[in-house]
Amino acid sequence: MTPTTITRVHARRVWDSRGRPTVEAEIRLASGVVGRGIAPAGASRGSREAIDLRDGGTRHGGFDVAQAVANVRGPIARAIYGMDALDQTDIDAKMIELDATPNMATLGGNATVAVSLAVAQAAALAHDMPLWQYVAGDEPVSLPLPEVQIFGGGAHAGRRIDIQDLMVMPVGAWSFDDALTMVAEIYRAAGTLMQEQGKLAGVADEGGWWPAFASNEEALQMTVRAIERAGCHPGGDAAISLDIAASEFGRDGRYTLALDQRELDSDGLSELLLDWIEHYPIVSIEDPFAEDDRDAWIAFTRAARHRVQIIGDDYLTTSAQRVTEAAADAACNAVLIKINQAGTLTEARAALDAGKAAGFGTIVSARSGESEDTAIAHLAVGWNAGQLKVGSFARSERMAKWNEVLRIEDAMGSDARFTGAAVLPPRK
Ligand code: 2PG
Ligand code: MG
Repeated sequence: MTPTTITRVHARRVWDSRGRPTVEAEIRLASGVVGRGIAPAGASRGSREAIDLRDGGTRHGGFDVAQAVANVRGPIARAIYGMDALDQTDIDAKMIELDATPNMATLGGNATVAVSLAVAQAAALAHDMPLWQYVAGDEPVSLPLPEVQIFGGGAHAGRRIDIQDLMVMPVGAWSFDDALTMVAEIYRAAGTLMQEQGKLAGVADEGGWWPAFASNEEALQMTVRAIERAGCHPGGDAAISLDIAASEFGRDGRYTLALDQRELDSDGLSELLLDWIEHYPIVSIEDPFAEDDRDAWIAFTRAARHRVQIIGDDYLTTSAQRVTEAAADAACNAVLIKINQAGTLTEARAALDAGKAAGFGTIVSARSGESEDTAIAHLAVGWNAGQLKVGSFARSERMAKWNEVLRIEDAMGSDARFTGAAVLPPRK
């Protein structure tokens, strides 16, 4: 037994930012340190994601996690007890082997992700290091360019508008702190504009203003106005980033923009998005098409890659294999990294590495259902991802992550490296 031998594996039910049950895992090492991880949960989910194991039935709307908690306390605990917490890859491989399905359907991705994160936290603590430093090893690190939601829509706002995330990226910022300072003004300005127009109606799931708009395009217009109202130059200081989350309103090449009362085919949606890119300062678009619309992804990327970052989320589901295939297809040029889509840190890291190898932009991302767990702030820095998406600039499950990056930046002092918009994939 060494000081980093796992001597206790525990789990309990805690609650996420939507008030739903979720899994918290705790890993104790022989030295006495305890690492903790909490599983997040998505609302708009790719069909190939690791399974979010829920009990079903009537309790808590079927969202309870008694089985996932039991899986940590039982089979996972038995499998990894006595292993060395420094062997993250072996521990994750053990869970993958024990699960024996391609998508963590047996153990639950919510069980495995909580354990995987808790193991990493325990190992970092054993080294007396912050998580970002532990996962970085000797590799270079950087502070991420934040992607921050101003208006929430789609599955996060009762489908009030069809687009899911209207975000800003402070491309003109010179530090992470400067980036958030700019975002704070834009977020506040957006709220003021909504209030002035009598449209202020609270916030959506990730803290973005509730999108009380008459059309999807009005949301874009308001985002530009908010940037201007904050005294920023649209495109120069802060640009727009969209998560269309098109799988939510499209399949088989048909897309229904309910708010605009329009049904479009893939070409029609492509034209609409290209028109928006032409008229608004958009630098990034996520999931422009449904996850089953490969040809549309390829055609759109051919047309738009000189001008915007095109991110696969539901399309790639944090899978190294899917990233490599998409790179061969030239179907996008960036990958969203959600640890719980993969189910373990090791697999998420592999997807990030595959993205980097392909010259893709890499964005570490939270889920719409979150907690006070700040691990992803550390992973974005320590994995040198370059970009971080955490939701909006309100609600403490979001602010906990932004504030954690501020702490990391502060602790790094003059070593802190923030490269701003240079992290976006080359527009070639
Ligand atoms: C996304 C995320 C975050 P969810 O689609 O990128 O906005 O949403 O966690 O619901 O999948
Ligand atoms: Mg998305």
